[in-house]
Amino acid sequence: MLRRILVANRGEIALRIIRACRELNIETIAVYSEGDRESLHAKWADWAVCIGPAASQKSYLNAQNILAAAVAYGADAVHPGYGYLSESALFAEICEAHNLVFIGPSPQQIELLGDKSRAKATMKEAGVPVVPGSEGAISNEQELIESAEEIGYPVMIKASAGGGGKGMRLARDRQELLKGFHTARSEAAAAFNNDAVYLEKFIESPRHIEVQLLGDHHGSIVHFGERECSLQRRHQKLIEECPSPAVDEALRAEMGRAAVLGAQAVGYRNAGTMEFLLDDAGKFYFMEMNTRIQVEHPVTEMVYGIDLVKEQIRIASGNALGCSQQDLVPKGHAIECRINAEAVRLNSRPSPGVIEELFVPGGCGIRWDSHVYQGYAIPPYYDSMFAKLISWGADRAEAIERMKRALQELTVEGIETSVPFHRAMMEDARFRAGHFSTDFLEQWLEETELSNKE
Ligand code: MV4
Repeated sequence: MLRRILVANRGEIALRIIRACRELNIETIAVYSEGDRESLHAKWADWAVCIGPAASQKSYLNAQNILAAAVAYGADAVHPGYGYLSESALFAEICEAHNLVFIGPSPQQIELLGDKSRAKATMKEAGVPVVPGSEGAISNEQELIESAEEIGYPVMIKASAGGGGKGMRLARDRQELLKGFHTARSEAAAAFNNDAVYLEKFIESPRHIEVQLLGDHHGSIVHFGERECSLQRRHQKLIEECPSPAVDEALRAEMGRAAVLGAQAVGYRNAGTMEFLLDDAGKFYFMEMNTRIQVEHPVTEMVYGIDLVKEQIRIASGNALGCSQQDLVPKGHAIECRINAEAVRLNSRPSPGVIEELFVPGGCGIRWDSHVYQGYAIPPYYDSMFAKLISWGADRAEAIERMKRALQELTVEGIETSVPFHRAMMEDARFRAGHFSTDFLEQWLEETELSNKE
């Protein structure tokens, strides 16, 4: 088993990893920026090392400083969390070159799955359903027009190196196609230093459904059902749940089988997530595979009764998976509300500052994952999420009622937060009925006129 892990991240996920290590009797080294001295992740690790100024580029993305800390403090592994260096094949490779176990898949797997059009081709080859589209990247206008006509309008133009909606354009006709091709390419070139784009059939009002996977170093891969992630604004998720209200047992088995098949095709190891679009006819299509632990992993943990971060560490230690697919039976329903330091009603305006008063909810079926405490100052330099509130219930209705109750108990004073938004959503008839797609949230914010008021 690994003995000492450097946690190459900040905030709630760094603390989440430290907690898992404690339970496994593994020592932890936290890294923090000058903007994060007072964060619980820096206080609760066995050691804490300052790795640079507040700016992420100079600290949490500074691979040299992080590796120097790992070597100096005698780490035998690095857990990258999510974001930052978690999907950097180069960072994973440098860790390995320093005899540090990178807690994640191999650099080759990260690289392959990071190229979205290559990943798609690989999954298609493996028999995973993919959105109809161009075979690989589009190199010129003639190829572009021919491909779009073959697929049929409307089409999506996507950046090969993209993901998360960056460099993406919708085209309803040839004119939009040509315009979108050039803007998508220059956007992709600027953002990823790679201007390759590909085409896909546009799926109207899909749901975003993702399947949680774990693979060990011995060739076993299992899935932990799906998460419903359709409630997003500008590709920022706000609420996630497990299971999806749109997925029944038969579809879950089918999507799970497809996800495992795809992961097997690349010899996948450690935790991963396969993202799908689900259309209103119940057909699903592979979109991309994330090679990291995700923000929303707790809802899967609550429903499947596992600790995914501990499993990541056990897998990286070389242990075989302790479970087979038939042991994994979902129980009940879990919902996660992201608690952000932002005014959702005011176009998600950031609201960093001191938490003057904090009361954290508890009671049956409630979980709180956060690195903050009363008196803590949320720094302005990072993502606005500072806590995750998770509820579990015997069914979806109970999970919603528990979340409502917990949101009533929760008090955060001194900053603006997403709490009022979550309280309103728990009362919304369409949310409660489970009838929504990726279009829902932005429409809802407009219709309820929350966007411009307050
Ligand atoms: C799509 C799509 C419709 N059709 N692809 C957005 C993020 C990126 N990973 C892929 N995305 C989409 N791809 C086709 N062919 C609609 C979206 C999309 C979306 C997907 C998931 C969650 C929220 C979304 C919001 C807008 C668009």
